[in-house]
Amino acid sequence: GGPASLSRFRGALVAAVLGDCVGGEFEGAEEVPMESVLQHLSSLDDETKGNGVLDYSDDTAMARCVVQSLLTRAGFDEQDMARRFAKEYSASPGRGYGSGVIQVLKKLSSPQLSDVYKPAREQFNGRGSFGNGGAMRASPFSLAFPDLSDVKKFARLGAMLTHSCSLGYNGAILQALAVHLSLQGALDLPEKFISTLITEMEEVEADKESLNDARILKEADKPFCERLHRVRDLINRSKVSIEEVISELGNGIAALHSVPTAIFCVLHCLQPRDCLPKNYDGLKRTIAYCLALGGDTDTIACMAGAIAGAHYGIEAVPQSWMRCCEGAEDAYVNAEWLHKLYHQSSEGG
Ligand code: F2R
Ligand code: MG
Ligand code: MG
Repeated sequence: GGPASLSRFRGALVAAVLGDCVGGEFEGAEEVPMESVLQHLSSLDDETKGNGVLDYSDDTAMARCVVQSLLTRAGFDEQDMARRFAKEYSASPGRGYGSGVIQVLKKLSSPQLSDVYKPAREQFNGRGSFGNGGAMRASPFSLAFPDLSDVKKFARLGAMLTHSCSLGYNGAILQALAVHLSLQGALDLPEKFISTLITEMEEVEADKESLNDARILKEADKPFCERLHRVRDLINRSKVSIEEVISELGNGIAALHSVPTAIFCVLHCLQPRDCLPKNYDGLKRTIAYCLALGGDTDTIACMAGAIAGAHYGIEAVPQSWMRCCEGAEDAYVNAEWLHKLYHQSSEGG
């Protein structure tokens, strides 16, 4: 499809769910042989398996709240979104949430709470969380707002409901920017795609809070920019091992160690790779590669899935995978509503 086509919206939302559901199998694993990944993925083609056998985790649970809030309020409403996060957690607490964020979600359920950003600010002795929980649910902002400055503004505010450290919410901005660009067809020119991300993040990371947080956490001055430069170096190498990707970019639960990694996976898998089956297209390659990294596989595959899905469109999503993943059908339907909202906004209606 062309830029911002319905196929790209469906691809982004559905492939994010798939990444979460299929990636859950290996979350936290230190080493994942590619053979195990391929075995897991080929089991999804088994017709005898029931529908929705792979449950989604917190990544999709929270993204669904973002989607429902954006659609119901026809825009960003922090009170509504916070209420939905709290309600979802209390209805289904066993989705594998981060151990810190649970405190925020419990506090958000208090009817006395007036400042919905306060619980997030109290995390980790007032430093706030730098986990990837804001980034893992950032993609719907790119599907609701056509304007780049809105995408950045609302992805940041949406993440700050749980993640007040700039290394958390800037990761959400980066993820939303990547989906926004991919939706426009920007992955047709990978070099330009990464340069644009670096230019945008240069500005995002130039503010006082970001520079201060980076200093306190002993990171580079603009840590996401620094990682994006590493992504660029890695994609320009003729050969790169999984071990090198993990040591250069990380595969962990921090946004800094997972959002640039997800972007790398998408870029690296634009072409066929020796370690992956020849009959795999780009979307399947991307998800398989994310799983083989081990570590935070559900979240890295979820974020890479959204970026890759926006590029390849829904036609690239295997039907059998969709059938196996809880929430994939809902994502397919919701993508159409988001597509309408996005185009209403871009027409100024
Ligand atoms: N939590 C998990 N996986 C763990 C295993 C779950 C298992 N399957 C189960 O069912 O029990 N996955 C999910 O969590 C990640 C997103 O986490 P989020 O929302 O960012 O949570 P949190 O608690 O805010 O941060 C995560 C951890 O990062 C460390 N951390 C963050 N900020 C910190 C700071 N300022 N100082 C020190 N540490 C900080 C803490 O260890 C937090 O617990 C996704 O992977 C999702 O899939
Ligand atoms: Mg998860
Ligand atoms: Mg995870």
